[in-house]
Amino acid sequence: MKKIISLIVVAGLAFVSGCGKSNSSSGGSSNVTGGKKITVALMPKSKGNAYFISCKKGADKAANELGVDLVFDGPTDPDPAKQNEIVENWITLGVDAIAVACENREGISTALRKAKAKGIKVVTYDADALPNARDFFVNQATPEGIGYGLMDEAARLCGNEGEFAIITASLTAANMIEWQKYIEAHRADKYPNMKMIALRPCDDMKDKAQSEATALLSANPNLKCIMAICSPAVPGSAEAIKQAGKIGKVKLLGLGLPNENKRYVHDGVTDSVILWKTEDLGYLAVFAADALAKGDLKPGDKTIKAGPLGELQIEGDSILLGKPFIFNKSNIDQFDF
Ligand code: RAM
Repeated sequence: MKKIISLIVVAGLAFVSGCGKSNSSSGGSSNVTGGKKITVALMPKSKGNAYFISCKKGADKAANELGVDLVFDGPTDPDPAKQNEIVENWITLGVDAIAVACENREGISTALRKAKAKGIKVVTYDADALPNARDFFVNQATPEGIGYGLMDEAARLCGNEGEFAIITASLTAANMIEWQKYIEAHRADKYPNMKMIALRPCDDMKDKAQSEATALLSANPNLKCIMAICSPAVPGSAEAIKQAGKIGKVKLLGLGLPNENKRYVHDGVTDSVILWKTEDLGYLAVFAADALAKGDLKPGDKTIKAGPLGELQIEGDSILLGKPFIFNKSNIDQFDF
């Protein structure tokens, strides 16, 4: 396993250290409910997104280790209506647990509540539903940590002043909404001379991100920085900056996969890439869903022992994976995902 070195922990992470207080879930009991093997159904926001392909790798690993039957399905491209349809299918199939990354926080909640009412355990991961529509949210990192980290890094790249724009996945996904809220709060509090001039959704698609970034670059001659907060938007924006001949003039940072961004980082187009371990996120989503189905994870638990991920904190109904990392020229080649 590759060693993580020189990783700068994103500032402002608000991890509560309540270790070992009580009610630890270990996921240690047998993997059968009523004589049948546990089936966990896992859904990404979209199957074509490399981010979720990487989550799936970790999910497969957890399913193998735990002896879980893993059903995997999702829209090819982001599509909230299709997500609802798939949940309805899983209710009919009678799976034991569902783990879903939600494209539309409100939109999917009715279907998830229906699943819960039928006795199916529900976790969300990556992007949450409404709290009453699921049992737990498997959170990649605190939204404060992600939002503050992005804003600190953007301000550093811009010398604390100037115009920046955000390219987001969608205006309906809970993770994007939450992160953006903390980016703005931190900007207003710490960097009043940084001005956000635009927020553009790219539907979590690289091509659309590229055309949005191209439009932003040509309409805003004073733009100093693009902050791309969904993974396809980072290489999409990099391509736009490169083609506009603005390498180095417009800084770029975002939440992206090391493998999709290495060449842009080495070419000096992309300055910083921030992310968590996506495989671990997929692993934890399946682990938590299975533990819930077996009764090993219960409301009120403060920690969960998630196999190789060790003991993780649970804050309320949110299971925290850990802290994000910043990848740049000095360390990005050490990562392969
Ligand atoms: C995208 C997805 C996902 C987000 C990452 C950073 O691929 O929108 O929800 O967490 O980017």
